[in-house]
Amino acid sequence: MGAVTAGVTLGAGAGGTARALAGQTPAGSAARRDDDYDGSAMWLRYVPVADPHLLRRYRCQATAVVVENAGRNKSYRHTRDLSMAPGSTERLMASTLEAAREELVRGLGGLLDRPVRVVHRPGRALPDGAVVVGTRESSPAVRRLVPAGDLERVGRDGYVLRSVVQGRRTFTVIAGRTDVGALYGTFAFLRRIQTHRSLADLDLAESPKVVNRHLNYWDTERLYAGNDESGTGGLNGENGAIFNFAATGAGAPLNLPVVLDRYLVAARAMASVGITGITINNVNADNSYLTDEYIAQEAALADALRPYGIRLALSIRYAAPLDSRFAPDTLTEEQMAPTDADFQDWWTRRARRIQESIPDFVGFTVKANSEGQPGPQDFGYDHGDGANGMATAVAPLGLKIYWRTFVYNPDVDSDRLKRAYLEFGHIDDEPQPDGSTGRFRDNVFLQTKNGPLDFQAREPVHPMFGRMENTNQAIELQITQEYTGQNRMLCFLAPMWEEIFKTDTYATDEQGQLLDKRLVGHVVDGTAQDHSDTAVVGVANLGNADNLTGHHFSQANLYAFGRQAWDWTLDSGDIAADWVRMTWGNSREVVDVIVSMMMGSWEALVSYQTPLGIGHQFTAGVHYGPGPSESHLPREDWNPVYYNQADSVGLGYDRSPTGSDLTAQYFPVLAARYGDIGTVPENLMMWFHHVPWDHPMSSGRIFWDELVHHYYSGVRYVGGMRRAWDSLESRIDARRFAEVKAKLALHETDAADWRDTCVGYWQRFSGRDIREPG
Ligand code: BDP
Repeated sequence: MGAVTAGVTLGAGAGGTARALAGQTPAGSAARRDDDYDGSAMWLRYVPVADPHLLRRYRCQATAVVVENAGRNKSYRHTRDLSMAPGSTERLMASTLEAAREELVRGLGGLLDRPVRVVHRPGRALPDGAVVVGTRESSPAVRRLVPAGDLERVGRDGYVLRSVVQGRRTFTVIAGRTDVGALYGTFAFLRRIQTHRSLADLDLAESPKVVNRHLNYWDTERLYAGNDESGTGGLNGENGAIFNFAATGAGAPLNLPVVLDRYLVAARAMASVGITGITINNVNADNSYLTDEYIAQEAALADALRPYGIRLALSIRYAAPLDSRFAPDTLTEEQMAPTDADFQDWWTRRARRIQESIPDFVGFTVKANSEGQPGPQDFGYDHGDGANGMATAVAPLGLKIYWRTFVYNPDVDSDRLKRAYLEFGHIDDEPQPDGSTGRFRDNVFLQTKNGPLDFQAREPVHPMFGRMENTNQAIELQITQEYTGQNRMLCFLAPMWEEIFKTDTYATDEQGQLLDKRLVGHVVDGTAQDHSDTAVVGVANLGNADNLTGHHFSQANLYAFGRQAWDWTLDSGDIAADWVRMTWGNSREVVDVIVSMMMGSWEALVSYQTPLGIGHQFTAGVHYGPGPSESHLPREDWNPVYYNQADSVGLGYDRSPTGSDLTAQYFPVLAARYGDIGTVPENLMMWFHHVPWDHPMSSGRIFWDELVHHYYSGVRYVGGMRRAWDSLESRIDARRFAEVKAKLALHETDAADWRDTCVGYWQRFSGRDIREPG
């Protein structure tokens, strides 16, 4: 066995390099704020620990990095000449354990403000303060220090983080059952330092509650993270998307297979919160992504992301087999029956073609018979047939179908919100020839938005959660802020997701008995109805802006999504605090002020945009500003007036038993609660009732005054955020401070526009005075 010093190198990213990467100045220097930092490292910035006592302690507790055999388990690479763009600072990783090692080198080098020693072959003599990473297969040290049973228990993606004392030496072991588990543990370890937590006496075992923690990415649709303020364009002649496939002009040389720094920053950020996969193209899918030319580019991207445990999926257009681009391998309309071999074999062939280049390909996301996208109904079949046809085609390849339930065919019911369940529910209830119930195949996920409308700032949960007990259900959340302020408004979404996950569905079993575990989170994580394959999907917000998300605070939403997808029981305030510490600094004032800004930001947005449960009031198409009077769109259910139903009596859509009876789609307890204006939660009141202007509210105000109060208090909160931010000027680096300050000024103006437009319009119907201080 080699001596302690055998195989020691200085970490490549350590010292000066680490500082250069993170744009830092040395510890002890007064000019620590790095005033032109642009946010491009996201929450993985690794600035030196400012507290000298803590720094000293951490330096003793993390003296060396030990990742044995990091190169042995190489990640598959399809693209021979995979390379970074010229001038890149990130580096392609050859394996997951190499990614873990390099993250520690970079992270500890930055946080501890000095190079960290890398010990490749420690033998039995681990140095005091060694940080050991690996699996029992990769690392003899892990094998000695962590019993097999402990790792069995944490499952595929989990990890153990443990302090081990041997004589006078103490080590930290970060071990996974898999390499990816060890990588997740590495990020968790670094997070402890980033958030100034103790490294002493660690004994943690963590595993995710949900198996597939997946992102959807809609390319540039609803993307507010390109650098151009309108959110439609990007830097450097690119189109603004995070990954470049078909950029033309100046951006053309940056197309895949060339790998850009930001792909790897995004990959590291995703891995740091445990994201397992990403569907890389829009749900309104373009068949190009299935062509050989694109598959070659996708394979290169998959190669670059693979060491971080991120697997690719594609959105497909259901009618792709008819596209002449695939000639001679095309089908005729007559061959499009999803139950027949022609259709299924076509998809098997395409999927196999992809899998040849991307062996860990996840499968397909499908938007069918929705908003003009083709689907099985165009060929005389239902969603069950369509989803199963595709699922049958890809099952032999081990792939999955994420079939979206965002459908709202007006022929089904006059209330848009009832339509999805009416189309899908009976398929889940259908008796099967083998005696089982439910027609959807096991490799189908039904991917359902959190609420029954469309990512509004507050919706009741979708009635399908708990109702589809025989089908794998994935919840779809929107991280990109389409309806929540886009790249202008600071809106931290974790409290909304927490509210959703922790909503009681009051789901019952076949005998009508309440289930023990019946929160939406339990339905999603499979414990409510005994599902082992589970998924949380987030529509992501990454683009080519310097800071990758457009608004610096939008990074927090991606971060929080990952943390909540891993463990939906987490407290959103704790997640905010971690993100602030990692992103803005650990001083108590910075943490307290920013966390309190964030934690009220969503409720404030609800108040000045769509308070008390009123649905979609956005101006057509853009989904940013207010348009309560709009009624010109061709579909009734795209217009704000359809949702507000304003008249001289009151405001809101009656979905109680006297109205559309959407409430009947919920389990009995919720149906009763929502169906009665006396018991419905006030924050959902107009979702379910047409509320009379003088209806008495719990505050003692009448409904009209309460409504006005919400609009005004929401805007006042934004003013408070702006002032709170100003108070941090001396504590935040100059560029980011100024950028956020400018956004908050716009935010306040636009929030006031919402208030004045909506209150002014409602007043025409209520005829009442506005009694609210401005
Ligand atoms: C809506 C978006 C639209 C998406 C659609 C969907 O406005 O761009 O295509 O959702 O989820 O919110 O399919």
